[in-house]
Amino acid sequence: MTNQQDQQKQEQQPSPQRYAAEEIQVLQGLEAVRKRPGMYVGSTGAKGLHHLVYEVVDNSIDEAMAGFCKKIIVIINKDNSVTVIDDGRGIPFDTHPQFHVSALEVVMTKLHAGGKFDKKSYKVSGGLHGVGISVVNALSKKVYVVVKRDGKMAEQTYERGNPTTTVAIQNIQVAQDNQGDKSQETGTTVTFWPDEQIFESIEFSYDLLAARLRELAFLNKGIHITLRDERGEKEQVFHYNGGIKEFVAYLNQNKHQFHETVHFEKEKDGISIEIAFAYNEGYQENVYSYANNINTIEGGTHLIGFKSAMTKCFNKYAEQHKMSDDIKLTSDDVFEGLSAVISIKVPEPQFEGQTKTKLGNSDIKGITDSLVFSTLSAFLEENPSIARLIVDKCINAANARDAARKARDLTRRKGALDSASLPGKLADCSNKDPARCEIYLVEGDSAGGSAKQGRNREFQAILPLRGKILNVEKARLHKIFANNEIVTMITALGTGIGDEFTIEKARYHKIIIMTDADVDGAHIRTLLLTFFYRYLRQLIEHGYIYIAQPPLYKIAKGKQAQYVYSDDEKDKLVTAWGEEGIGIQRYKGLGEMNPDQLWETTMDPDHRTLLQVTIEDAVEADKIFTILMGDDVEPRKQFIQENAKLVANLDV
Ligand code: 0RA
Repeated sequence: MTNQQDQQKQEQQPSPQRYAAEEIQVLQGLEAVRKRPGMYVGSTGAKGLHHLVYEVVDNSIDEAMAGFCKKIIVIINKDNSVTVIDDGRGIPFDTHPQFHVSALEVVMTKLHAGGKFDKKSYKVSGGLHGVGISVVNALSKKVYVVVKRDGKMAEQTYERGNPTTTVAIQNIQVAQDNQGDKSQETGTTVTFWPDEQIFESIEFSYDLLAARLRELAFLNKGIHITLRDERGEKEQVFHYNGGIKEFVAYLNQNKHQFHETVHFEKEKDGISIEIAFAYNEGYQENVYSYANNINTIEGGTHLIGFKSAMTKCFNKYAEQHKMSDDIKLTSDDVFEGLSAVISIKVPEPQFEGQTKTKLGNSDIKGITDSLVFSTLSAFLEENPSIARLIVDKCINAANARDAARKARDLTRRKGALDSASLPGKLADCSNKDPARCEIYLVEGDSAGGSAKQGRNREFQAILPLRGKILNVEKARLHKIFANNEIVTMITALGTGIGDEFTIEKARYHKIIIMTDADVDGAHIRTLLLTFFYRYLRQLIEHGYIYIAQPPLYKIAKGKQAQYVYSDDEKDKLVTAWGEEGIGIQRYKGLGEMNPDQLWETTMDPDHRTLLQVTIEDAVEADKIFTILMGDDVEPRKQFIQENAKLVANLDV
C-alpha cells in the first residue's frame, strides 16, 4: 500500500531531485522482511506461503491490466519451488540512474521498489500488500529470474534476498531468415524456492492456488492462466472470455438458475464497475465483491452501494407494476437465492477492516449506487419477463421471512430460544467463561451418556443429538425453527440466529462435533457443518468449530495397548508389534467406548486431536455444500465417487 502512496507523491511532484530523494527514502534492505515476515505476507503458515505465489502473479496481472500480458503459467515444481512465467514487458534491466546497478537488481532486492516506475500506464494496481516481488526474494532461500525485452535476455540469481551473481545479459538468437532483426519476445520468468527457515511448511496446495488463479482469470477476462503441478502431473487452464459473467455461471452450477445472467460494465470518473448476477431457485446469498482483483471479504462501500441500488430498484418495479400489495422488500429478500459478482477498479483503493479486505473509499458508495440503479432500472423496463420472475422471487422471499418471524416469535414465546431456559438434554459445564468452555455435540444418546460421564464437567458441556438433523440446504428459516434438534442447539450455543445472531453471546468458544467414524457419522457431521456454514458462519470464521477425532481401533498385545486413528497407523503398528497375538478391536461407534476410554482418546485436552474447521475458499465451500446437500443427485454421485476419501473426512 505504501508503495502506491509513495508513487502517488512522486507523480504530484515531478521535479527530478525530489523524485530521487523520495525514492531513496522509501527504499530499504530486505532484512526487515526476514525479521517480521508476517507483516509482509500475513503469516508464516500456509496462507503466507501461498501469498508468495500471488505476489509474483499480481505483477503479471498488472502487466495484463496495462494491456501487455496475455499468458501466465504457474508451475509447482517437484522440489516445491514455484515458477511463474508471463509474456508481459519484462522487468527493466538497464542501469538504474541513482543506484548504478541494473534496475532488475533494484526491483528484486529493494523493498518498495517492486512497483512500476511509470505508474501512469497502469490504470490500477492489484496486490493486497503491494509490497512486490522483493518480499518473495527476501523469504526464499533461492530465486532465479530471467527477463526478455529489447532483443536481450537478462538473468540473475539470489539467496535469501541477496544477489549471488551479477545480472548477465545476452542477445536473444533469432531465426535464420530474420537475421539482423531484434527478437520481439518479452516476458518475465521467476522461480523461487521458499525458505524453510521462515515457513512452517513449504508444501504448496494445488487446490488453493487453482482457486485463486481461477478467480483471477474470471476477473481479468481473456487472460490465459495455466496451473501445472509437476509433482502429480496435473494441469488446468483458466481462460474466460466472458469474465465475471462466466463466474456467475460457475457459482450457479448445480443450482437452478432461472433467467439469463444480467451483466454490465460502466466507467465513471476513472472508476470501472463491472457487475454480473443471476438468481437461482435456492435460498443462499452468494455474492462476491472485489476491488482491484482483491476479494473484499469484509465488503465495503461498493457492496453497500450495490445492495442499496438493487433493493431500491426492485421495490420501485414491484410498486410501479402493482405486484407487491404494499410489501416492502428488504435487502435480505432481494439477496435470497442471488449469485452475484461485483468487480470494481479504483485508482487509489483504501483497504480497511481487520483483514484489510473492506473497501473504504467513501465516494464509491454513491457512484456504485447511482450507476447500478440507472442501469438496472433501464434493464428491467426492457426485459419485463426477467423482471417479473425476479421480483416474484423477491416477494416470495419477503413472505417467507414474515412466516419465519412468526415462527420465531412462537418458538420464543415457548421460551425455547432463550438461554435462560437451557434445554434439559444439555449437560452444561460449571465454568461460565466462554473462552474456557467447550460443548460437545454428540451423535446419539448412548454416546452422549458416555460423554457425560467421561467429561470434565468444569469446562466441558455435552449435548446429545438424536438422529439426523434437518438438511438446512433445502429449507428456509421458518422450517428451521420448527426443528427440535436445531432449536435446542441454537439455545445451547447462545448466539441466536439470522439477523439476531451475536457472536459475543456465544457460550462456548469451542464447539466440537463428535460423531461416529462411519458413513452415518460423516453424514451427520456434514449436516451440522452445512447448518453452521449457512446460518452461523461467523462461528466458523472465528475458529470456534472443531471436529473430534475418535480412534478407529484399539490394538493390544500382552499388557500393552494402544489406540490408533487411521488404517495407516494400524498397519504400521501391527507390523511393528508383529501379527502374532495381537488383538485388534475396531470401534463401530462412540457408544462402544466406556466413559474412561472416551475421555482418554477423544476428550482429554492433553491427548486428543481436534480438527479446526476453516473456510479456505468460500466459492469452493459453497460448491461442495450445494453438491452434497442440494437437490441434484447426479453431481453428488459424481463428487462422492471422485472424492470418496475426502467426503468421509470433510474439511470445509
Ligand atoms: C517494473 C517495471 C515494469 C514492469 C515490471 C517491473 C514487471 C515486474 C514483474 C514481475 C513479474 N512479471 C513482471 N512483469 C513486469 C514496467 C516495464 C516497462 O515500463 O516497460
